[in-house]
Amino acid sequence: MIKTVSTTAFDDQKPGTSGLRKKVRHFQQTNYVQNFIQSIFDSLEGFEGKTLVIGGDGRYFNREVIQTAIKMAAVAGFGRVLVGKGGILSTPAASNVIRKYAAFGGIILSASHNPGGPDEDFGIKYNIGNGGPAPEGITDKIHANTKSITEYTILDAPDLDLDAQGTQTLGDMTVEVIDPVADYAELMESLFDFPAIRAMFEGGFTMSFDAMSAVTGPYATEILENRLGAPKGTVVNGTPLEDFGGHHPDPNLVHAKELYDRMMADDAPDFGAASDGDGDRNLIIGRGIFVTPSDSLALLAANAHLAPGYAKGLAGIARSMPTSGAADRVAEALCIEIYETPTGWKFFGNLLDAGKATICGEESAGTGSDHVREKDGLWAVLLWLNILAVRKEPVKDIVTAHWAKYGRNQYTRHDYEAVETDAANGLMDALRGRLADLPGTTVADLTVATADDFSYHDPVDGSVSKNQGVRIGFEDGSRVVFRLSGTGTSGATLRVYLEKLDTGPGSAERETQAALADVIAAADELAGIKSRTGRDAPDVIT
Ligand code: G16
Repeated sequence: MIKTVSTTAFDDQKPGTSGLRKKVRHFQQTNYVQNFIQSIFDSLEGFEGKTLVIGGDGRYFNREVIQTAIKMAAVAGFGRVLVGKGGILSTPAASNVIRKYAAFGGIILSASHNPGGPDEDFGIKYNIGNGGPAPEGITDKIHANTKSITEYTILDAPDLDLDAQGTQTLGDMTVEVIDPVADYAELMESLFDFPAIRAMFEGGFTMSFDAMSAVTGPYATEILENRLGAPKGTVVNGTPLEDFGGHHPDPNLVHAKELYDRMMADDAPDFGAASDGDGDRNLIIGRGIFVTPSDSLALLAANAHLAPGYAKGLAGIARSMPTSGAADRVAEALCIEIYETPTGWKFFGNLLDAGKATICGEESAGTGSDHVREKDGLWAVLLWLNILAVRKEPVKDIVTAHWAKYGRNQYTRHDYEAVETDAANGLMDALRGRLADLPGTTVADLTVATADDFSYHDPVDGSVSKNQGVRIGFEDGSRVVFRLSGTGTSGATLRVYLEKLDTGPGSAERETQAALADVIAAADELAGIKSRTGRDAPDVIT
């Protein structure tokens, strides 16, 4: 039976950098989830009888929302839903399923690297038929719908069995519960030289992959241990938990500290890696060396041709604006185009669809390619493994040789979390108000050369995205970028991205925070971080 339910609009359902993210309890308000899902469906056209993919990272509240989404999709007119067994699909796996089965789109339930549990975070986002996050044209429509919604429709039916693989019927719609891992593992096998990686493990190569009790556990176990022959125990924290074991499933040096410490020890494995809540981020650490996401992008781009899936070379490289310029010099050496986009994977979709870029990356631990339309944590790990299997050198040697050839971009991001929203907006507004006057002025011994608020002109569809971050370039080539995160759920998160090209002798040994000390000082003086936020130091340094 179809139920039509009257509802009242919520005024806080604007999708952020990657869909709608809020506290679980916020999502649990009556009709909050239903309003948003109805607003998604009302923003789409031409999906009657078509396929919708639904899956999530398994966090607390995942199963309930999946049941709701399926029952609403049945009334909206979809012909088929593909859902991962247990409601599980990593974000890149969902992107792959959408593409492989030519689905109309997909609903992905995740708050990514944010913690999970009844008092933590949840998220809903819509991906389009290319497998990528909906572009701003669609998220704007969704937002407009959330403001005017008065009713939603849902099938009044018992819950489906999400744990039994196979086909069930709901109204006029079929629901197929699929193996969440198989299609993804097959895709990875088509891109990388599995026999070479397997031979490397057989030769004694050691690795630790921290799945952070999140979605990549089953994917990593199947691919690394079952298909590539890595010893059992290579994958740690491999069982997905609804609350990620009470941790932040964020693969950075703060939240994956155990892995980091292990990789810095004398008896460290050859290679360490981790992924986040929904499997799209990656952390790469060699024995004795952390590889920044910006460097990892540059290194992967420079070496991608060593993997069969990229043997014919790259069409171009794309990076988000705050990501370091390390990849730019690789693009220059390869004589291919480099694209600079705003933060948010959705901005890469057009470039990938148009064949302009093959590899993309972001400083926020995201790397990926045209194999799907999301960033892909395990993909990055496997490309690294493929490169290591071919080059047969330690990660540290590969990275330092790269720096010797291209120079080293000293790079760090300072995050000030849960800052009072007005204070954060005030800081950004004050910076924006001074942009025209800044060039030529000297702050903390650095002279400002350029100052602007980044606007992106999409070279494929001509759309323009404004106010994407304040960037200040100094005369010595160093740079600071200020922007507010679009993924936080409490107050505002100020992100300060700091960068300097370090080509001098000893650059490989220079400690990053020390190398960037003058840029850090200039950033504080420019924005008045301490005085405006009341914070003495960043909460997270990546
Ligand atoms: C999301 C987006 C990324 C973005 C990151 C950080 O990642 O998909 O494109 O770089 O958030 O965004 P912000 O700086 O606005 O917080 P994820 O892994 O959270 O989905």
